[in-house]
Formats: sequence, C-alpha cells, structure tokens
Amino acid sequence: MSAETGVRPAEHDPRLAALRRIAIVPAFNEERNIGRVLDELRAFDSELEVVVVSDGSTDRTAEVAEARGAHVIRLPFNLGIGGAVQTGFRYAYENGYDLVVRVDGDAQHDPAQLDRVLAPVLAGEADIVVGSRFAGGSGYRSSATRRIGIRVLAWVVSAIARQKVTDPTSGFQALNRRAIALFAADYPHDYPEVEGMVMTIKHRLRLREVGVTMRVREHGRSSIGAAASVYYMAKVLLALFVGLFRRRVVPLEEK
Ligand SMILES: Nc1nc2c(ncn2[C@@H]2O[C@H](COP(=O)(O)OP(=O)(O)OP(=O)(O)O)[C@@H](O)[C@H]2O)c(=O)[nH]1
Ligand SMILES: [Mg+2]
Repeated sequence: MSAETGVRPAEHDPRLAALRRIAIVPAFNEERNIGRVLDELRAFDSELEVVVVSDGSTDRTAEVAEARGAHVIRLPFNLGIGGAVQTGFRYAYENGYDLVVRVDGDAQHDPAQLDRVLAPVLAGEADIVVGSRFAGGSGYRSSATRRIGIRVLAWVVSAIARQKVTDPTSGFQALNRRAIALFAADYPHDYPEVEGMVMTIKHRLRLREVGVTMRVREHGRSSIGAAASVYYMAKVLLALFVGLFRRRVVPLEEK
C-alpha cells in the first residue's frame, strides 16, 4: 500500500491483472520528465505496457524512454498532441489491448492516482474515465485565462452532452476497448480532449469524471501561453459548433 495515497498497487486487483493493458504517453521534447513518468507507471503496475509517442522531439525523449523499456513510436515530424495520441490509440487497437490509460509525458499526471481513474472502467460502469482537477475541490492553480477558458468549455460541453463535466481538457484518462476503437478510428486535432469528450457521448459511450490532483510542470515549457489559450478556446468552440452539424462521427468498428 502506498503511504502517500493509501491505494493498493495494481497487482492486487485481479480485474486489472486479467486485462491486456497499456499506457499511452504523448511526449514532445520531454527528456527531463519522461523518465520519471515511466518509473512511476512501473511502480503503479509493473506489467503495464507503455507506448511513448515521441511527437517529432528534437531532444533525447525517445532514447530516455527506450532505455526505460518503453515501446517508442517516433513520429518523423511534429503532428501535435491529437495526432500523437491517435497514433497511440491505433497502436493499442491494432495490438489487441483491452485497456488504455493516458498519461502526459510532462509528469503532471500522477500515476499513483490511476487506481481512482481506473475504478469505474474496471467495474464496468464507464467506457472512458477522465481525471478532473475540478471535480474533487482540489483547487488546481493555473493562469486565470486558462481557468476561465476551461470553465467556458466545460459549460459548453456539458450543454451539448447533457451531462455535467468539469475538466474537458484533461488528458489523464482510462479507456476500455470500445473507447479505444473509437479513438483509433477518429480523433480530433489541436485541443483534442474537448471534442473527444463530445465524440464519446455522441457515440453513447459512458463517460465519467473522477477527482484528481495534478502537479505543476517542473521542466520544459507548456505549449499553451495566455494568448494561445484564448486562440485555442475560440478554435475549439468553433469546432464544437461545426461538430453539432456532423451527422455521425466515424462509426465504431466494434460493439
Ligand atoms: N506542447 C506540445 N505537447 C505535445 C505535442 N505533442 C505531444 N505533446 C505532449 O502532450 C502532453 C501535453 O502537453 P502540454 O504542453 O503539457 O499541455 P497541457 O498539459 O495541456 O498544458 P500545461 O498544463 O500548461 O502543461 C505533454 O506530454 C507533451 O509532451 C506538441 O506538439 N506540442
Ligand atoms: Mg502539461
């Protein structure tokens, strides 16, 4: 049992042990963070496979990840987070994985909290679970622009989805085979988590949020500054609006 979180290591949950499971870690120039992420994933579950999608990194991200035993997909140039994550989903789908956890390569997501994120999927109660910074009153600090942006997006997504969501930009997620199949076939670009949430709901997948705490970035630079947050928000709102007129997203390959 971890002294810090009071959760049991993954090996003790037979439902988890029975599944072919993989972590998808998108990483763009995260040589100083990726090692810690991989060590913490291994500490959570020593049999968890890991695929690191190095998104055209120009530093030693891929080498550091390989040295830690992760499977590394090197994208020849930078596709952006959406393309990197979809590459991971394709890999998981084609290789027959039943369960995916998504963790950022910048060490902001704490793998010790994966028990909580995984629980509704393991219980068969959700197809996708999103770790939310705002669901458990953890008081996440980030820039005011970002917080307001997330609030606006949360409100819009909740209205479209007719289900309350609080953190539509979170990439800390657990997904079952149905959700893996959907995202392997079709995944949005730019700020993909927001549109991805709407997609899952349109496909009648069961989405659940659980409260998590996220850490601040220690090394490297965030992709999104204040001006970029505003730009992204406008773009994502437009994409959501256009999406309302999309009759059907790519059909699910599996039922
Ligand atoms: N910035 C950036 N990150 C990418 C890209 N492709 C993959 N990633 C990875 O996607 C993850 C999330 O990116 P971040 O820039 O941290 O985005 P964020 O977590 O929403 O923003 P912060 O809270 O400011 O860190 C990280 O693990 C990145 O390494 C890309 O093209 N640009
Ligand atoms: Mg980050």
